[in-house]
Amino acid sequence: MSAESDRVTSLVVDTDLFSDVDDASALLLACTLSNTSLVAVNINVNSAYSALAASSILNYYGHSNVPIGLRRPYVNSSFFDTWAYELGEYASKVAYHWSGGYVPWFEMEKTWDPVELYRQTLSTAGDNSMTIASTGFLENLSGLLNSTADKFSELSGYQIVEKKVRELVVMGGAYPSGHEFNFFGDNPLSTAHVLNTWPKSVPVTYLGLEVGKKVSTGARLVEGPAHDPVKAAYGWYVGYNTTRFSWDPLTVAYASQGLGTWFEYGNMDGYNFVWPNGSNIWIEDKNITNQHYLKLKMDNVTVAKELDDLFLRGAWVWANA
Ligand SMILES: *[C@@H]1O[C@H](CO)[C@@H](O)[C@H](O)[C@H]1NC(C)=O
Ligand SMILES: *[C@@H]1O[C@H](CO)[C@@H](O)[C@H](O)[C@H]1NC(C)=O
Ligand SMILES: *[C@@H]1O[C@H](CO)[C@@H](O)[C@H](O)[C@H]1NC(C)=O
Ligand SMILES: *[C@@H]1O[C@H](CO)[C@@H](O)[C@H](O)[C@H]1NC(C)=O
Ligand SMILES: *[C@@H]1O[C@H](CO)[C@@H](O)[C@H](O)[C@H]1NC(C)=O
Ligand SMILES: *[C@@H]1O[C@H](CO)[C@@H](O)[C@H](O)[C@H]1NC(C)=O
Ligand SMILES: *[C@@H]1O[C@H](CO)[C@@H](O)[C@H](O)[C@H]1NC(C)=O
Ligand SMILES: CC(=O)N[C@H]1CO[C@H](CO)[C@@H](O)[C@@H]1O
Repeated sequence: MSAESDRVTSLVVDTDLFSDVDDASALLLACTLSNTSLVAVNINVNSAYSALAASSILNYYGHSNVPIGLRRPYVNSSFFDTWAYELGEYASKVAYHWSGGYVPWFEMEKTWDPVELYRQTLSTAGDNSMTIASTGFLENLSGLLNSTADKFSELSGYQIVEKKVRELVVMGGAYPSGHEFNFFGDNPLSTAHVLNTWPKSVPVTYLGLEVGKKVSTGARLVEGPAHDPVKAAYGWYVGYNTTRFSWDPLTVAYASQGLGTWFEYGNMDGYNFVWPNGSNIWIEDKNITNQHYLKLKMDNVTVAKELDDLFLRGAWVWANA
């Protein structure tokens, strides 16, 4: 895919790097896509291992100074697959075997409170400059919107978002309507709060359940460098040389590069509405034009091939560094 302009995307990734491995390849892309500056990573689950694994991945791909926020209060929990009884845990393993970077092994005091990290990052950013890619739960963003003046900024959460955020890109929901895990799986009221009250002047783009499920990737990481942490994560999660759906890396790719050749918008106007149970529905409204949901414009096999190419390209850059 090609960048739509020559500008550099300043990116914050808000991830639930824990129960699915596509968050790991999303971070690989956030670190390695061209014209992308990863500014901060927030973790929206409360496992210490999630922040440590993010630190390991960022450190490996040359981003050891990027600050990491971790949802509080955090605990030492690890993933256990009670859906299919076949997926493996990877976060603690990546955290331990590649430990280092911004949050060294169990130096949890180095993690930020996610709302403070948002406020610090946005207050020091240029106007209309920051893209946020949300690839998990929306609790931290709800906290950001509810926040009030502090040592970082005199602005409220809504004001700081209106002034500084260029676009919010959300993996979650299904389009035009449905019931998807990122929206209902944690606190659906926070999802509804963020998405039903998001400022109308700031663009929001959604990548739904149905898009990520069309694109299976990650198996080709077996061709990648021997000691790559994301290759290892896929190995532990789905098994060596096996694919996984691509919700989160597609979301980061769009956040960084725009529609490119892969995507088109599924709607002309209208907005996403989230019920208190986390189900969502697209509401037609000619007056609202800041919200879109994505569809694939290209055949899924080509998108999957090009996405795997981007994983491998990024991985090899750092193996050879
Ligand atoms: C964006 O990336 C392309 C391809 O790597 C490069 O040619 C171009 O100079 C980059 N633009 C900026 C502003 O860095
Ligand atoms: C979590 O694990 C670390 C490292 O093993 C340990 O130092 C810490 O005490 C544990 N915390 C809790 C609450 O069990
Ligand atoms: C923010 O405020 C809304 C509305 O009052 C509330 O529903 C939500 O739970 C709050 N978010 C957090 C993270 O406390
Ligand atoms: C492409 O879509 C088809 C039909 O949904 C699916 O069977 C196939 O696995 C997909 N291919 C990839 C590479 O994701
Ligand atoms: C991965 O699987 C494909 C077919 O599914 C096979 O052709 C290939 O040899 C495998 N690669 C490795 C490195 O195991
Ligand atoms: C969620 O609530 C809405 C509105 O009441 C309802 O239409 C929808 O079926 C509910 N979703 C689920 C999964 O129960
Ligand atoms: C759209 O905006 C026009 C002009 O402000 C207004 O008359 C109309 O009621 C609005 N329509 C909706 C669906 O809100
Ligand atoms: C629950 C949680 O850890 N979220 C963070 C994001 O939002 C709340 C509300 O501001 C904060 O208390 C948390 O730090």
